[in-house]
Amino acid sequence: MTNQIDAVVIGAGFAGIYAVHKLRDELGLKVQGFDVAAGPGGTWYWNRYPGARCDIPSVHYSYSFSDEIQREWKWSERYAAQPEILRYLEFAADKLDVRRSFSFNTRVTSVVWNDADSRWTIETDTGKTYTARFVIAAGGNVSIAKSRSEFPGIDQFKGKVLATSNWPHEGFDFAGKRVGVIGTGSTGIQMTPEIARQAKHVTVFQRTPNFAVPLANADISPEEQTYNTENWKQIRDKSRDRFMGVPFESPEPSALAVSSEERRARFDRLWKEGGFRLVVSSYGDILTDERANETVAEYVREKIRERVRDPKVADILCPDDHPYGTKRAAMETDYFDMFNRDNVRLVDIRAAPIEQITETGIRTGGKEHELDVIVLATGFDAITGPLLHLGVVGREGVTLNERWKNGPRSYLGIATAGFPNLFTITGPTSAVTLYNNPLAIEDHVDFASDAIQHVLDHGASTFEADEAAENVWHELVDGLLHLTLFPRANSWYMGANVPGKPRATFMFAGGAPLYRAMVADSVNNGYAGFKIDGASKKALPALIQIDPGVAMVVGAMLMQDTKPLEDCTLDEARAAVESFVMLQKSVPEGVHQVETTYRGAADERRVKIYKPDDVEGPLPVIIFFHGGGFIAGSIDMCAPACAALAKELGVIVVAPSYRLAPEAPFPAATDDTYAAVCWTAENISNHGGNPEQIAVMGDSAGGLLAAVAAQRARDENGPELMAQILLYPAIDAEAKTASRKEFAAGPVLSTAAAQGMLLTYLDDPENAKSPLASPSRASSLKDLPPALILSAECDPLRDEGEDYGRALEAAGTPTQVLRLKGMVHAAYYMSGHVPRVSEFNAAISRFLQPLRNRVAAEA
Ligand code: N01
Repeated sequence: MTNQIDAVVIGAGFAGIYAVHKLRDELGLKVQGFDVAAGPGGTWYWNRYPGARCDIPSVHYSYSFSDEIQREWKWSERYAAQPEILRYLEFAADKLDVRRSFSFNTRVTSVVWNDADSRWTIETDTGKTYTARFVIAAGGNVSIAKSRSEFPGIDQFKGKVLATSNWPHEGFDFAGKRVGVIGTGSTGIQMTPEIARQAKHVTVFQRTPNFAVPLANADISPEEQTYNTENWKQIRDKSRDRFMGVPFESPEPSALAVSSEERRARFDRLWKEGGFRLVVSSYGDILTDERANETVAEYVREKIRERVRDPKVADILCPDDHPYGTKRAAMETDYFDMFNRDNVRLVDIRAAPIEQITETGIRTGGKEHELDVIVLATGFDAITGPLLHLGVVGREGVTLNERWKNGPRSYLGIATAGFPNLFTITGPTSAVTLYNNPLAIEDHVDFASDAIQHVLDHGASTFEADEAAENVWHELVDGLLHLTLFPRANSWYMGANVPGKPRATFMFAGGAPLYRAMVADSVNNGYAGFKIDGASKKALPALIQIDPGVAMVVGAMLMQDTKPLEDCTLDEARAAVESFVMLQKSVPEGVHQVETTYRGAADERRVKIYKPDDVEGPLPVIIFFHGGGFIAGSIDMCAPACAALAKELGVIVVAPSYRLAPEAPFPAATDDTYAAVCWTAENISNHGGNPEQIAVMGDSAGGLLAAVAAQRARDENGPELMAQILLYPAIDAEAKTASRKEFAAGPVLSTAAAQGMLLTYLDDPENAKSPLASPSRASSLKDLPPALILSAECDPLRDEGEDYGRALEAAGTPTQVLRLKGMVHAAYYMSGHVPRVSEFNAAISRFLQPLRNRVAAEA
């Protein structure tokens, strides 16, 4: 008999318990849950090995959706052990009364889509069949253990084989036993010291040495417990805005920017505080910069050498083949000290691999290690394994296994094109691997529940990822991953731990806040990137269109609670713009800098001149006007970018300051910048520059000032300019373009912020009508210097810059317009984090070269 229901939930761990509650009790759906286990608990039901415990602080490793659960449950330890976490999940399941909605001891054997009635058919190993409109795959990420077949002969072993992922409920008495442990991941590192305390002898078979940091577990006092239950909201308040979904201290920007003493002091403190802090709170570049990573990696190695008495053993334990943190960070209690015990031996199976499991033990490098028990702590077919074991068949009979044969494809990690109404909770490419799991799970269950409600409210049948969005998402997630060091390890993060599994992109490496912002961008734009009954919104969420490097910057801004510019006071806005100096590559060597003054329209003003050391002059000159919305920015903020421009193009860069609004409103900035152009033409030969080859350039507000300066030079008999280079310029205060709408909320610059700053400068909005404020309004755009407009694809000001380029071209001014994919406003100042910023200078170089040649030939 087939049971017709609304939704099926597969799995009864953190995700399944919450999903059943949400869909059944809040949406009022008829829901059926399944789990192979005999009760709730998910991973905590199975992984009962000695020492199993969480390594995110318990108070954070719990649900946040229920005030009641949070208040009533008291954790006894800072990091709760498996029995307590299992009791917690049973408590939650009872509190929410979800057990009655689950069939336990039941395995789902297939999940097949039927297009005719837009329903899934779910078969189980009990013989019961169900059909449901929606399927919530909530089976977790590390629930399918790796196969034993990696160990030839294991079935002939006469002793006991134990698997950490399916531990006997009654426990196991290791007393008097000779135990062999294979696996030194989080599990092996947690478990082995516990076994070593009981067993006669333990042999650890280590393939890859692993980094591990003290967990620093401790009891939670009754007073602390009371404090935690009474203040849980406040304690957990910032969790979702932080990289790991735990409100740990924010990292310092770079391990390389501080002295070794300062670095060591920070590492010492975080080492002592324990857990994830060393990786999360030390320095922002340890997961992206090899040299930064090496500082912390060597620190951990030193700690290992300090703790392990035998230097040869310490050597084998010191990780040397992957950067710290690129395999899932492991936490330890007495792990390294354990190797000082007489009953523990380390066997390096990288040097001498396991040849055979024999009847009596394990043979490595021709030597037999006699054992009574073998414990496999060898990990999981992670992330995709639990989904690929469900027998999912989507539209047109395509199986999920076929669709993912080269690696998972997903949109936002929660849905896959061709598999409508299937929600993959914390699925591949979601943030889960680096995000406190209960929160990652709640976010996804909430998403699924809201999406289902949306479908029902609209009388629709299907909700499905759009394949085009999936492709854009995949490119972004892949790009993010490859900006980090994670691909440098053979880890389950990379799919590299299972023989035959494709090495692919399984994880979102940009952190929870960025991921959440991207998902919110989709939801707030009517589920952009999803198809509802086959129809999709055309526009993708702005945030998923951005370049991966830019995404990293945006993610960092989110984690630092950066205020939107439009909400900033003048001082805050100025400080925010000034902080862009830190996002640029450091000033390159071989650029000579001179600071002098020029006569501005009202006063003597600072100007910096950058000249590359190794190029013979007289050199072409670029006058660079910084951005900052006319109210902010300085020649100090743009110094690294100017030096890089001089070096990379072999030109002199002149960066004049100009007066800022509101102290000096329109037309102060244009008067100063035009005065700077005239001053440069008169004086630059004294600095090795060629006055016949002057280009004006600027970004954002500076782009507008450059465009206006080019017009004034034409109209006021000023210097003859070789070119104008406008980077994502502001062009017209009253522009009503599509990009101002599409990217109204940014990223980085919102339309409101851009408009607010421009109006501050204009003082009187009527000034917008002047071509000195809106260069597109000039009576003629003829006879202007050749123009290069570099627009940023994801910028509210994109279209007005491009429109200006087209108008110049139409008027006969030679113009090139180049739109840089995935770039945002202010990207030119992100060179330290966004490799593709190099495309700006490359394009400028290509544009200038023929002009330089022509002017030189004419001379
Ligand atoms: O698995 P792993 P795990 N021959 O894949 C070795 C979560 N977790 O179960 O590195 C010899 O990390 C393998 O060697 P190598 C957490 O997310 C959380 O320890 O591939 N050795 C490695 O040493 C974690 O990341 C907690 O060379 C073989 C080990 O087995 C995830 O679960 C606690 C081998 C596997 O390490 C998985 O951790 C525990 C072979 N054929 C786990 N195959 C918390 O604290 C594998 N190995 C919350």
